[in-house]
Amino acid sequence: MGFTTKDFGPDFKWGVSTAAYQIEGASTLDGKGASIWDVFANTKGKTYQNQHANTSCDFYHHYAQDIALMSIMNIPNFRFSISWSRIMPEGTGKVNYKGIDFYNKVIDFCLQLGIEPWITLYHWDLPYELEKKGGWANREIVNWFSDYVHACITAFGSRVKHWMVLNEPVVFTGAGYFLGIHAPGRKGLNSFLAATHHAALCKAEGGRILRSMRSDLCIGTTFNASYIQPYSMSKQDELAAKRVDALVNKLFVEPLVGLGYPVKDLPLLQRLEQFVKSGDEQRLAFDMDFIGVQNYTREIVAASLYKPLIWATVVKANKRGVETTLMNWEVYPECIYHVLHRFNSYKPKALVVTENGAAYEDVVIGGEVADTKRKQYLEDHISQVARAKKEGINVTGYFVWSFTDNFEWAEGYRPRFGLVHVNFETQQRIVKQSGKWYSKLITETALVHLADAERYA
Ligand code: GCO
Repeated sequence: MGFTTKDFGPDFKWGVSTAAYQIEGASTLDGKGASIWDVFANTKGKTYQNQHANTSCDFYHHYAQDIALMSIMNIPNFRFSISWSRIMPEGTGKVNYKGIDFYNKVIDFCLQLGIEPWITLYHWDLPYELEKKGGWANREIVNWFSDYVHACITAFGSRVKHWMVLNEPVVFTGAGYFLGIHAPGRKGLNSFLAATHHAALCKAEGGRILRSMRSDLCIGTTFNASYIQPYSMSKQDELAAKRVDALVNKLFVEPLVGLGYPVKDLPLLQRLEQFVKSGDEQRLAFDMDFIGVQNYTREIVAASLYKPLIWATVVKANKRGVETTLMNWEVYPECIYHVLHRFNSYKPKALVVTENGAAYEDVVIGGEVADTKRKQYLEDHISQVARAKKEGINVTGYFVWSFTDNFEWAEGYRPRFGLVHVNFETQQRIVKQSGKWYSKLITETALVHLADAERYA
């Protein structure tokens, strides 16, 4: 192991991550309104084998069992998201108190067992009623989102201290509003650019609302972060890599830290101007308490004449003969070290790895899941986080994606990311070998620091 449990210090936040639509199920229960993912996944031809998350791991009914399991595994931090349409079935206006009750139960049970809840406000499941009014492409969303943030902080703010505003905005705007492969399934540059600008505004506005409502919060937001390298040393490939890097890594973080959109690296972003109103540049900025970095792999990029707009293409891992996970993502542990350095260049107050993990096709044999590859993946990536930390990067937490197997969006249930195996028919949970390993690692860390503290007391 390239690290020891001491490398992370006593205050390091070890945790696991999940998202509402991927785990909760109970898609129409207790007054919940439909979200864009409910509609998309229940439309024929949109997901792998037409799978949907109407029931998924049924966290809605199994939350106590799952949080108790987390506690047995000594996992001290739990990141989950709130389903906007469970709290506000129409997206704005009337609050559904049964929805609030559900999250109250989750939060209270976490606190009772000594687990710190970390809330993501938006993990891709927009209320469908809002999509009917234009969704993220309608600037009104800044007001809709503000109402929703108010409702959440009012209900949960006295007990939840860690908040994340948006999860991976470039993925939900890119896949959902440009490529049409995620909900709501819209295509086209204009809807993407409009959604981008409005999401960027909401991200900062959400932070401002949280801070204005309470002064005792730790506020962040999360970004997908990829280590991007050119396919060859040619000028064309280098420029292509730069453009993709601007789109994947810079588009949302740079306006947040006050640098504006990365138009110089990706000229097509000039077209964002049509959606920008006076005063927006200031409104896009907010000084988060932490930046959430989510990394799984690296991307190799080549110039391409077949992809107008960006003139670049990603050279897929299976074309490069490298080791991959089930997502066809290259296993390249150093990538997390590089993205931490990269995001550190924006001088955030702190960085937290809010997601990292690997999907494999796990099998249960004799009641056990011997997922040695996942264990190795986690160990190698955590080792690279330790390397960055030793070099002075202020990374203060690490969360595995994911606690249990769940619904992997358009890919359905085939890719399993969990530390805990789920049988989606019986809802039985089995802690995988990787889960036992992670549990042991973080338990040891806690014990080592406890022993140190006692020695110096
Ligand atoms: C994302 C989301 C998660 C995914 C995970 C694996 O990063 O896409 O935050 O919901 O399930 O990343 O793809």
